[in-house]
Amino acid sequence: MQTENMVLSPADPISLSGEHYCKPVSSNVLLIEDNLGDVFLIKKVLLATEKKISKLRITHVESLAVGLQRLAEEQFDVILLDLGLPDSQGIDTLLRLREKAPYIPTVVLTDLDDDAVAAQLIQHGAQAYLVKRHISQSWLKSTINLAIAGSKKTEQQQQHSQALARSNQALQQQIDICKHELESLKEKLKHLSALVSNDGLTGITNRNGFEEYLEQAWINACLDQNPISLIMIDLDYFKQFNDSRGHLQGDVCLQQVARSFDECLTRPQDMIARYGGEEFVAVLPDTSVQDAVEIAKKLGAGISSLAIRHPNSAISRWVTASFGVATVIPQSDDSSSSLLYKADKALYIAKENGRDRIAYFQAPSFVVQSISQHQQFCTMPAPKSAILRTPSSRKQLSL
Ligand code: GH3
Ligand code: MG
Ligand code: MG
Ligand code: MG
Repeated sequence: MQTENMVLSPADPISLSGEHYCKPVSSNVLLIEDNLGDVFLIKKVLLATEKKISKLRITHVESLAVGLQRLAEEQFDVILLDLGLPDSQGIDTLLRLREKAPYIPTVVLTDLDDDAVAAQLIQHGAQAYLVKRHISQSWLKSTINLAIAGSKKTEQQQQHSQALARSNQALQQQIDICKHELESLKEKLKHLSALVSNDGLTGITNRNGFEEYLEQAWINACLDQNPISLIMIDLDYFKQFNDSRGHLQGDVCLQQVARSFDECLTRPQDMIARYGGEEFVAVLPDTSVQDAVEIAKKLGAGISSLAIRHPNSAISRWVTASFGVATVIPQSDDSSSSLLYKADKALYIAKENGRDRIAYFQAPSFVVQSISQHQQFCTMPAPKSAILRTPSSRKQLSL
């Protein structure tokens, strides 16, 4: 079976064999045609358009099998295909070719002038359909050009789609990265939020958290007209503890005391917070003064059972604390800070009366009670003024 390559240029004679090259070659044509008369005709037509297609390189083969072989070896820009070949007939020829070379534009050359067949061929991937006896030079040339252009356009579209798919993929990756970062930021935010309302040293609620919680508990108490209690707690002679046992041991002591308080408060609505320094505060919603005093005793007993050695306390060998208890049923002109003032006053009374005690107001006077003995220690009238204590300062407060 014969194959031949030729490049048509103005100087070339019409030839059925041999290879002729004219550089640069821009379009590589595979002609699959068994009828040498037709081959002659096609080449003649192509030659007649020589000036415009002088960059066409034509490879001629006479059977589908050899054509497929050439396609496997070489890159072609367009295929001119006769449907009636020694080894394949009719539409099957096109189908077998398209199976091996689906992306190369194919122009079908046939003797049949049948619109239905033409439609079928186009449907199965042929770019164009030419009836041999109607082939004219301009028709063949423009068909080849259109087929190549159409294929290039398809190729460009494919490249465009691939680029689009790549950029979509990159975008998706970016989105995934952003999602991941967002998740880790959310985690950090959660952690930071916990820090904002939790004390770094002891892990219990800090002053911010306490104030928020008190505000909410206060509103509930207002609405329900239930008593709400606070216990202000201050470790006794803690400066001396640090001085004698060191600041690090002081920190450990604060952690142990905080944990003990936390364990003592078993009702879900009760809350213990570190108010600042060596001071703590308990919020006890829906709690009468008697119940609050019992809870204060429990907290004090918790510290006693820790038995933390205090070499420099004026009142004990162990770490102790003083407790100020206050209880109100909120009235419309009250605010939560009034409850805080009252608890702080009571704490001051407990300190003034020897420390390691609980003080609370029971009209008409303050009651001071020892923790360890669980018995009434003394009573004293309400002072004309008392001290409002904050972690860093003390102020006069008129009663
Ligand atoms: P009082 O019985 O009157 O309460 O005397 P005090 O020594 O406990 O009270 P004072 O206000 O004089 O001192 C409080 C001490 O608490 C001083 C301060 O160094 C210590 N303190 C506050 N915060 C911390 C802390 O986070 N860690 C440690 N180790 N000590 C702290
Ligand atoms: Mg044929
Ligand atoms: Mg203090
Ligand atoms: Mg203290």
